[in-house]
Order: sequence, then C-alpha cells, then structure tokens
Amino acid sequence: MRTTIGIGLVLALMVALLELGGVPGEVAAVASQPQRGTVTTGEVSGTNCGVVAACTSGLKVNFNQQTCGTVTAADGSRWAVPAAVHAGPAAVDVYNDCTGPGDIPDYMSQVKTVVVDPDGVEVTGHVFADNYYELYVNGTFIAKDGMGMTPFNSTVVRFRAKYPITYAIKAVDWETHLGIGLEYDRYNVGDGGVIAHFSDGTITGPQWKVETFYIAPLGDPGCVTTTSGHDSTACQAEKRQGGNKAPCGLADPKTCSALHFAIPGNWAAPGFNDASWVRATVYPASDVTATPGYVRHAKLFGPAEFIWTRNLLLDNVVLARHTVPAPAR
Ligand SMILES: [Ca+2]
Ligand SMILES: [Ca+2]
Repeated sequence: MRTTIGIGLVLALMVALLELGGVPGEVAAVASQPQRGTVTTGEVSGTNCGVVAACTSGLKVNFNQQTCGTVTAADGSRWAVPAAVHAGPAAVDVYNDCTGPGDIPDYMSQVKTVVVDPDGVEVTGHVFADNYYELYVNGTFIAKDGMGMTPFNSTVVRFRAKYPITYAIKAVDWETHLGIGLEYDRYNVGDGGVIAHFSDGTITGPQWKVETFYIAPLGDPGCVTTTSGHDSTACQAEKRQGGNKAPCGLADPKTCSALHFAIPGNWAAPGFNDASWVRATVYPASDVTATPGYVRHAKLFGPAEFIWTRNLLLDNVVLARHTVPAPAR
C-alpha cells in the first residue's frame, strides 16, 4: 500500500516536472501577460453606420460619413473596424455645423435625462471627441456622438446615477480607409483625443485608466508590446504639417497592418477589473484640435484635459474608465 502510494507520488511528481520542463515559457506567458493581439492586413470597404448621411447646414464643411467595415484575420476571426457603434441615441449637440447652424444656443433645453439609478443625483456633462465617443455610466449606455467622423461637433449629456459612479468612455479616432487606420485621399494617420467635464466635478485627466484595442497603421505589428498594457509607443508614425504619415502608408497603404484586441463585454461595468490598464496620457488641446466645436466652447470643459493612451496617432479605439466614490463638489 505504502509502496504503491510512493510510486504514485513519484510518478505524479515526474509528470509535473516534465510538464514544467515542456512548455513553461508559454504557460507563464499566458498567466502573466495580457493576450497578444490579432493581426489583419489591408483595407476593406464599409457602409454608413453613423447618424448623418449628409450635411444639411449649407455651410462649407469637410464632411465624411462614419463608415463601418469588417476585416477578417488569417485565423478567420472577424473584427469591426474601426469600431462597433452602439444602436442607442446620439447626444444633443452644443456645436454642429453639419446638421445644425454651428453654435446651438438653446442646446440645454433639448437634453433629456437618462435614468441609471432612480435614487441617484442628476449630472450634466459636456463631451468632445476626435472623432467619436460613447459614454457609459455605471455600465449603462448614456449617449453616443452623432457626428462620428467629420466635421467636429461638441455635445452635452445628462443622467441620474448613484455614487460610486463609474464613468466609462469608448473613444474612437475614426478613419476613412477602414482597417488600416488611415484617412482621406492622402492616406494620413489621424490622431485621437477626448475631453469631458461633468457637473459633479468629474473631469478627464491622468487619473483615468485607459487601454487601446485597435492599433493601426502598422508596418510590423511586432512593435506593439503587451507587458504593460497594449503599448504601441515603439511603432513608427510621424507628425507632419498637413497630415501625419506612417512608413507603410507612404510605401503602399495596402501593406499596412492593424492589431486588434477583443474588447471585454463588461468593460464599462463598475466591477470590471481594469488593473492591467494604464493611466491616461494627457495632451494639450492644441495637439488634438483647433476646430470651433471645441475652441468656441472650451470654457464648458473647465480644467478637464484631453486624454488618450500613450500613442495619440496609432491607437484608434481607446476605452477609458474612472470611478468617483462621491461628488468632488
Ligand atoms: Ca464627433
Ligand atoms: Ca489614428
């Protein structure tokens, strides 16, 4: 009996040691690092997934539809590019020169309150995104940006929610060449940025946690590391007057790749664990936008700062979270 147990134990130990010696690197990597992304290469066509099909203001604006496509990776997985869009309602615009007159003086009278928690407090917020955002509060969808690509609008939202309040923003630097992170005839690399100010004192800033889930254009996706969040800072893109450029786009846009990471279904929920995400990087407003939607209404954003991930150019879908235990004022 004792001998049998002894042999059994020795065999079990030997099997364990063999397993450790067999694939230790892979096992350890899976346990300690965020999942590697999925690579796709090349551009796909898309269809309008935005609220607006054409501008009606008669003003001279650079209108581009918000189009959505799907790219397929070599492993057969399919990815919405640049991002999936929530079917819910668009936020009221503070500034819109495409389907509105520009400044919308009576915008506050149009805002409806989204009830997240009936026994909560009412909070009004102003949000500007380059190019698109969706706002979630305590896991509930509040509103999306009604101008998903260009021109640039500015918006207002209102909700009723109970503390602690988890703010969650999905921000997207939209693109016109779907799947490769490039825009317009010149195949420019677009830049992102989102800013928000809420009446409970909550503002976007470095205290927010962020992570990117769609990185493009990339020549060699191996430049993205995943030991400290999804980090594309080693990847090449150049800030240039008249349009930022990436080497693959300059050579041949068809060769540009993208790196995709699956967005967790519960990413906006209060209980979602964002421990692997990094602190937001703040950018001067001048790095993000000079458009009237923001500039003419900058006062609405008070001390809030534009946030994004570490790479304003190549990180195109950015999720941002911040939980406020009690009102700041
Ligand atoms: Ca917008
Ligand atoms: Ca971009």
